[in-house]
Amino acid sequence: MLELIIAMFIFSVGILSMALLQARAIKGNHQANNMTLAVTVMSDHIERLMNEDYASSELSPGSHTSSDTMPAGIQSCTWEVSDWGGDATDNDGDGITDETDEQGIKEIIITVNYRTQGLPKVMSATFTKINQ
Ligand SMILES: [Ca+2]
Ligand SMILES: [Ca+2]
Repeated sequence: MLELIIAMFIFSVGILSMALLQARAIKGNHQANNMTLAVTVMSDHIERLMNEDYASSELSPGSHTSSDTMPAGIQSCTWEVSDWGGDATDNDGDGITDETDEQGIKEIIITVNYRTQGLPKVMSATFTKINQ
């Protein structure tokens, strides 16, 4: 009788562990899915912005918000454009502000806000657009 009780105990611990593992796997899949969506939205926008004309209104200095309909879980996609040639900053660190080297370069910081497991998450990337 004692052997049976011990066996049942070990079996139930095993079953419980499996259930917990399954719950974690589902949670992990959900997080990965939302992260993949965020990366997809971001890379799509980066690609689009890279193909825009240098003088496009989408690349004018300042803040921009995507007007696209975002997939479920993704809250927003925004980007901040700064024109190195006219931002009164020494972007390349050579001690001279807005010199010839800094002309024709725009820095874009793109941010995707999304939620996973009810928590707000932020994904961000920086890239440059050269006027050519
Ligand atoms: Ca500058
Ligand atoms: Ca400089």
